Amino acid sequence: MDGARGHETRSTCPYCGVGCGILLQPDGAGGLAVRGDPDHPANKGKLCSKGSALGETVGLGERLLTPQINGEAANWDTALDLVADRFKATIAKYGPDSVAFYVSGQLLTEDYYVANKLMKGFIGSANIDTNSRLCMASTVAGQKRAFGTDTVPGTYEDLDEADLVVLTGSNLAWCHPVLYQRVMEARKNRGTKIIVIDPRSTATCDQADLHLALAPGSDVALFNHLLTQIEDKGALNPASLAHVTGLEASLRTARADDVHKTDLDASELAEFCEMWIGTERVVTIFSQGVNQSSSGVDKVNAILNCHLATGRIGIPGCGPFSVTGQPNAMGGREVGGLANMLACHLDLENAEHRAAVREFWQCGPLPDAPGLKAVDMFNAVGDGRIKALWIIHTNPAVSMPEANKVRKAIDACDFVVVSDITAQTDTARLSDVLLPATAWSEKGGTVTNSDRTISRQRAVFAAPGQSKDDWLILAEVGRRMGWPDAFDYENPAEIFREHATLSGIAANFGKDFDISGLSDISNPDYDLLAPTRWPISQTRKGGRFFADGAYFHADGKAKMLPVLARSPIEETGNEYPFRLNTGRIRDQWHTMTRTALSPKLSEHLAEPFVDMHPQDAKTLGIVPSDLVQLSNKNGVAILRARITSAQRRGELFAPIHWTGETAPSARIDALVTSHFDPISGQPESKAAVVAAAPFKARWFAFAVSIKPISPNATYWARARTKAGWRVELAGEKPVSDWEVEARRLFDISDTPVQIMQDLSRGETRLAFSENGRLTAALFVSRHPVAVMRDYIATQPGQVGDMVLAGIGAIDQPNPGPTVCSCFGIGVNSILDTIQTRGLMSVEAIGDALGAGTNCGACKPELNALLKRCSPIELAT
Ligand SMILES: Nc1nc2c(c(=O)[nH]1)N[C@H]1C(S)=C(S)[C@@H](COP(=O)(O)OP(=O)(O)OC[C@H]3O[C@@H](n4cnc5c(=O)[nH]c(N)nc54)[C@H](O)[C@@H]3O)O[C@H]1N2
Ligand SMILES: Nc1nc2c(c(=O)[nH]1)N[C@H]1C(S)=C(S)[C@@H](COP(=O)(O)OP(=O)(O)OC[C@H]3O[C@@H](n4cnc5c(=O)[nH]c(N)nc54)[C@H](O)[C@@H]3O)O[C@H]1N2
Ligand code: SF4
Ligand SMILES: [Mo]
Repeated sequence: MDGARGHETRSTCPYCGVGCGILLQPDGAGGLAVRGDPDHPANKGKLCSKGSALGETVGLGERLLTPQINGEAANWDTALDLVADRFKATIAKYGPDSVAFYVSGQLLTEDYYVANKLMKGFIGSANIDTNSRLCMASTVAGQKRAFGTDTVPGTYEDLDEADLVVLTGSNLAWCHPVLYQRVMEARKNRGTKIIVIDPRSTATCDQADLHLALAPGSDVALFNHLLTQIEDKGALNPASLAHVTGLEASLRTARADDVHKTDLDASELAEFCEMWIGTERVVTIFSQGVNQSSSGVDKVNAILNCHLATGRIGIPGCGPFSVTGQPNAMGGREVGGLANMLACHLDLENAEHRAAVREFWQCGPLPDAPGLKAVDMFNAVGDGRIKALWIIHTNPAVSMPEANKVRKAIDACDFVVVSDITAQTDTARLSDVLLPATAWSEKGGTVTNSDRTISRQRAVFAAPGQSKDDWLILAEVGRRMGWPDAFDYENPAEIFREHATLSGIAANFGKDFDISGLSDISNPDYDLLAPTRWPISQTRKGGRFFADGAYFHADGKAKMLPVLARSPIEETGNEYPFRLNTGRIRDQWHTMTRTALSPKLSEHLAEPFVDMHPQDAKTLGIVPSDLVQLSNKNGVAILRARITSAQRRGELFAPIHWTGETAPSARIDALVTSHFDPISGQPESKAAVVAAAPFKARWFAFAVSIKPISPNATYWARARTKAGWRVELAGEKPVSDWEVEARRLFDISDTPVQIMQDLSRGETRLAFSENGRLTAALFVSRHPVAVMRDYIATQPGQVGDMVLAGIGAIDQPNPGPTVCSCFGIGVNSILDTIQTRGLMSVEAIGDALGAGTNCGACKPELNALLKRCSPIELAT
């Protein structure tokens, strides 16, 4: 396997931590064909909807192509000198801890290594933290407590070989779709059982044998209960426990815990314990339902305790498995990108480790204590302790808890540098200096996925405009700050070799992370590097950790930790009766700066929403499609109501993706308080408390347009379509003339308009056409607008005058919201086909329509649609 396959270039998907291999073929006109790499061990040719749509996201329309200073274009020399001078001057005046970097688990390892070296080695502060603090920090801390090191013990092959997969706080079907499909494949082949532990019912529950809708935050109580049952049923494993300390204390504490905290009934608990204890090969996958909690580290240890006690670790088909979110969350941990780590899994607090790294980097004294973790860092930005901040490859004005406060803090900071690929983000808009980075497909380097496999990203496009690679921008600043030799890199390969060499030094201290076998890799071999799982050294290669019972604490053993369940910090009550859970949807990535460029991906869920239980909706007087206002002491959000028994009563769920650019009233982190786990510093992003009420709009509207739309309304949300744009709006202020308002909204003055009005019902419809082709249309109503949105969204640019009817012509079926992104198949088409052809299975839908036959990410939704069509309907 080398860097190419015929005319295609091998690379790695830039989204989730599955780390799928992908084959790229530019079309010579800026377009890019993509497909899964059949030779990559993570995905064996498969891609999910996001990976498949990468070709729609590489256009340059919204790219930042020149450096900017205070919003004005500048040249690189001026911008880089300014950054270096301001950081130097701040450090000279206020000391190294007056500056900070906030970086990202999406950086390539080489970028990340240089950022960490610059801050910890040369600036001499540990004030570099990363969005991984919001993501993996609890797992890092939990694994270190248990294993003496931050190691994911298993590999993806364990998912093929397990007989029971327990998904705890993980919506794998939507967030790691290719891994989920891999588990489904194993289920088909060997009957793997599935348990989902999640307060809400998700797409991941589709094939679950058991779904435990536990009380939010109560995972520790559940796994403590399991631990007591493990002892009671005689399932402790003495051979494994010979390598483990802490059993007695952990059992004692587990027995003192109260399983009623979980809200689960006795039969559910019994079934869970029976399945877990009765199956030898168990993998427990966990993710943000575990990590993003004020007891996140304890949740991790409660899970690890059960695996250590039973020896279900280090052997095929077994193990705790933390799936990483970002493409290089793992690589960031390897280079020591968090404020409390050094490099290559070495410890900041260890004088020998510091001395070794200092000697290697040839730098001044390294900081001997952790720097500011994300929440504290932005607090320090807010109160003026941090006077110069560099934000790279992340969008904290949206994604940090208390996002409004964070936005204000960044805005007020003396000097803010942002490196991004677009100027159109909530954070970039707050920068003093904005630096254009090359994007995925324009740059090369390495990333490490969830199972420690290092893969290459490779460039297939030249750097557009003046953009530069992140490692190069950082190195340029390092040189200009006075360290020309330390940052004299010519290419990523050189950085990679340095990193690999340092890992060898770390390994001599007995550390797990060791890629010293690659420290002499030549530039051409680096270019050809095939996916390789660490460790990679003369003596160690690839496989699982801990099979030999050798752990990394000083006594060579693992530790079980006594942990007691704690509730989320904020409690619901009269003022804030609802618990607000937050997370992801299938087809968007975080703050949407890339996935929202794809019309295909925007069709799945085009608008931000809040899910609530039917009883709660009834009490609040909310019906489907109403707008709901959520509020608490931090902020307000307005979202579209979806009423579903997938939610427990009293609990709401809202997605994290919408921003000031796409739906300013739906920035969900504006509501999340920045409470965090005391050990990991990871925020409790899934357990805010809020009040909810119907949003009393005076009018509602739906708009489509060929050109971008710039709304000005209390509520709006926009999405790209193949034909242009679609927007939902709602307002509190009366509008006296809708034609004037529409012309402003669409930025069109002379275009002829057709107007339809029904004053008694408060409805106005306007269609603007040029030469018979529709340019824009607006549908206004006193109530949530009822029109065939998915049909109307296809109409801009089309000839015809049916659009004002709000429905398609008889021969124009309305496909409904997209379910299968790969083939663009809507919910109505699928329901229709199920009914008319009497289809009984997901496979039959695939045969009839193609839906679900490419990436498979929509299979859970197809199943849900099958269930919606009752057998009686099917028979008729
Ligand atoms: N489509 C898509 N995929 C992604 C991403 C994306 O933005 N979009 N982002 C990537 C990143 S960076 C990450 S970190 C991963 C995250 O991947 P996941 O962690 O799978 O995703 P989330 O939706 O954040 O949360 C998972 C589940 O935790 C549940 N949960 C909430 N509270 C609790 C609790 O107390 N206990 C338990 N057991 N469960 C709870 C939520 O209901 C939710 O269904 O996804 C990655 N993949
Ligand atoms: N309430 C709540 N909040 C959450 C979460 C949650 O579940 N609930 N999840 C948290 C988690 S797990 C995560 S990982 C974070 C994610 O949150 P963020 O990291 O803030 O989100 P992204 O949209 O991934 O931001 C990446 C930024 O980098 C830019 N970019 C893209 N490519 C490049 C490049 O090559 N170079 C540079 N320099 N920039 C680039 C993008 O345009 C974008 O602005 O959100 C966290 N916040
Ligand atoms: S599962 Fe999807 S998003 Fe994740 S790496 Fe694979 S193709 Fe990319
Ligand atoms: Mo994440």
